[in-house]
Amino acid sequence: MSVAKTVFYTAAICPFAQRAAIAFREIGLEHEKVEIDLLKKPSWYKDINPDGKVPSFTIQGRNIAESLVLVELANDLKPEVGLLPADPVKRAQSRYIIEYFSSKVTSPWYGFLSDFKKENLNKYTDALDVAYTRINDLLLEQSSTGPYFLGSQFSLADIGVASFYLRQQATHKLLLNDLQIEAVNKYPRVKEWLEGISSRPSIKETYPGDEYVIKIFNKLWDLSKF
Ligand SMILES: N[C@@H](CCC(=O)N[C@@H](CS)C(=O)NCC(=O)O)C(=O)O
Repeated sequence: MSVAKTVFYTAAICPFAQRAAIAFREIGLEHEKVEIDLLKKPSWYKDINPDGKVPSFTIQGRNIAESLVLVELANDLKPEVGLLPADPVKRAQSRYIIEYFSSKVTSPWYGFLSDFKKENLNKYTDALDVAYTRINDLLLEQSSTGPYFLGSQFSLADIGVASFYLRQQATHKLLLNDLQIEAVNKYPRVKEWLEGISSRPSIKETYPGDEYVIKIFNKLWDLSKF
């Protein structure tokens, strides 16, 4: 009897794919890894994911896409690891912080990179100050101490945010002279959370490094103007 292969289709630059990579590492899932060149996708890849995006995953002969679906799949494959909290309200709050971070931190950041110039800097940092002030409240609502969103339990919420945060930090460090966000330094719980997710082994080990990220971003956007 042949055993169907478990294959993870990924790209090192992709923050969505890193979410799945972190979750698979956390649950210790054995799989083959196939790196997809996003600028020159192999024609067979549309049979795996007709949208042509990474991440996707083949398990038990079936193909599944979407990063957060894959994180939840990892949780369902090994619920004892506890990537999702047991309490339904905490699950909803974990999903909410991912949405919030995406629309209030990641979106302004992408906007800033796509029109990367000095006169847009203040608008960008103002947006992040507002976002991190609210994030501080969301974190304190969960727990007065970290290092993770829920407190001591590492979860979906951290996985959903971390890969975007690391790439954003790479741009702050290497392109913006180590830009500091006032609200991050003002709120210890926010700072502890961001340090907590940055130093989690599964997150560090699935991140390709600041220099690599900046090299690829330079191909996507004109980052030389600043
Ligand atoms: N909603 C998807 C987004 C995935 C996504 O946008 N991946 C990008 C790379 S970061 C991609 O594969 N782009 C290639 C393309 O759109 O052709 C998820 O969460 O997995």
